[in-house]
Amino acid sequence: MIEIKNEKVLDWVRECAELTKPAEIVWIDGSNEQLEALRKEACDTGEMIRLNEEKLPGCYYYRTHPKDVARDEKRTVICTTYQKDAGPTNNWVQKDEMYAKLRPLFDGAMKGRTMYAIPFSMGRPGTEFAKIGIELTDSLYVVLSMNIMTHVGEAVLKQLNQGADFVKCLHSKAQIDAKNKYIAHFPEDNTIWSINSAYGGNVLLGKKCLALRIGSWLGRKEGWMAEHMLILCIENPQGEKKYVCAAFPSACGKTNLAMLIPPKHLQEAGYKAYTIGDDIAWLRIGDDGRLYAVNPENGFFGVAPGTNSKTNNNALLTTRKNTIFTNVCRNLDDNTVWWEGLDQPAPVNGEDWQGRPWNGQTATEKGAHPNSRFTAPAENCPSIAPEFFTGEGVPISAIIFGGRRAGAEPLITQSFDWNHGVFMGSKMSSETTAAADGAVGVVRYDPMAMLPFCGYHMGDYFQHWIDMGKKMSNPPKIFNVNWFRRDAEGRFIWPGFGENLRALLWALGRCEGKAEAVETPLGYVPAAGSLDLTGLDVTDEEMQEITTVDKEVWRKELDGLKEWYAKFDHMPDELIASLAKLELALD
Ligand code: GTP
Ligand code: SPV
Ligand code: MN
Repeated sequence: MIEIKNEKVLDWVRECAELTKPAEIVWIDGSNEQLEALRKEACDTGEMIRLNEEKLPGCYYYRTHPKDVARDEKRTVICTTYQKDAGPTNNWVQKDEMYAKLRPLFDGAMKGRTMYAIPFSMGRPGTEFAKIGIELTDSLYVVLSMNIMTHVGEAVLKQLNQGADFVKCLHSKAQIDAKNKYIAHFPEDNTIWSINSAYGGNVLLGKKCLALRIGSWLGRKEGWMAEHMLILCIENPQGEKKYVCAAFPSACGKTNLAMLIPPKHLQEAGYKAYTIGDDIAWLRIGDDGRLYAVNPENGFFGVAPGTNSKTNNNALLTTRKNTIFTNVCRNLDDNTVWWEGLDQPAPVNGEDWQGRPWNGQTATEKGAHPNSRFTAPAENCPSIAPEFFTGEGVPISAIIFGGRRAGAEPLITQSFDWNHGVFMGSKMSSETTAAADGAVGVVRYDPMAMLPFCGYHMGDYFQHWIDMGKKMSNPPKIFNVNWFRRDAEGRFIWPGFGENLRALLWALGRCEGKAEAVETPLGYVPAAGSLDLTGLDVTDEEMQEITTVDKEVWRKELDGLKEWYAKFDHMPDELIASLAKLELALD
């Protein structure tokens, strides 16, 4: 391995080791030899289980503490000098106070353990978009997952030796003590401290912590954007490629849309879809005045339940090798994995996500946790785009916001312009899911799907969106979608999944001035007959219901929206104006 000579790196690692007192320090260079030895060690200690080598080569099983199974938003904090910089939507603790509170928890936290030092890059090393981080951790799961989720290897070590700057990420699982769990971000210091969790979203610090919370802070400072967005490429029958980004809250369909398989008749017509990213996009303005996106990650941390050969075959195939499964159900007969919604029979001789005997025929409780997940290399994905491997940005034609709402929000709406699109994003709301601790199914505002991930004052964040729009001569068009409208029986009205391409094609048609639309108070919705409904099992009445704006319903939504806006001590004038315009249009 290349020896690290960067003094700043060495000083910081020494400082963290003096605090956490590990028995030894091991640097991770991403070599398969080193990783194989660590995988073996993780199995020897029981931290992981090796799965069926023939059916799931290179795959492992990992379980977290039953109370440590999702992101913990109450324990996630933004620590700045002044509260005004964290804003009204973040948990805030004054940064010096937070260091003082965390230091005793980290003191000796790695005693008798190994501290692994993982230099990693978000974005392909050396590309315009890339940022380096170093995660120090006492968890082998973190080491092995970071090797899947980020770019680890010699290129990063070389850059550090050339003096590259880095984000300082310190993690200790400590005692997995829920009362002392913190995921603390110090954006003024480029620093993240996470303690007492071992669940991915709280501990794979390159992902939400660096690429979004620290990333969004840096993006504002440096004039780019870090967003909770998938990136998808759609190729038309003429071979033209168009790129879209979509921001949906956690467990609201990003991985599924990113890996969509076009409906049969559109495949036959020559449409193709390719995956570039499934969770995070970093966006920069190009010299041509367009917005360019990269996926800073190198793998997928996807939701297992509901993934099957019909909903998301690409995701399923992605997980067939070199994948780590967390908190799913295990089939003891053949040492494979299972989850609710998988189109394979449930095990009769299984173990549930907590390791208890589980028989799919008699069980009354779920075998897999609703937020059970897989960490899988992006290169495994059958639909991965060649553009993913270059790390260069792709030009974005459309930005799509969307939430999980049983009512109110139509299937698809186009904003009147960029600023109105920012308003659309600011008013996004969605039912909570199992991706975060707490109640499920509660509607809350989740602007741009960034409520849990924006590292600064959300009013400033909206302003940054407005300012970015001003700098682009050819900005993407902005849309809002909702795949989750339900009928009186509670069934989803829209078939979703691959069929969502129909809505995306309408959006791309709008970008080219082709598809027909009707103006409503919320924006433009598809005119009757403008959405391709070939072969769909949805009635005209149902289509009517999900593509119209119910003014009665929206007058009530408006009350909530005003309260939401009142939370902010400052909001861009453009958004206040859009809200006033909506109120007028609903009268
Ligand atoms: P995070 O990884 O938490 O950011 O989630 P995500 O946004 O990538 O969500 P994902 O694609 O994993 O989907 C979450 C859940 O929503 C799964 O159970 C899916 O089966 C379900 N889902 C995804 N797309 C659709 C859709 O179009 N319609 C319906 N009804 N369900 C969907
Ligand atoms: C999400 O919750 O949006 C995820 C999973 O993508 S986590 O990494 O836990 O944030
Ligand atoms: Mn996510």
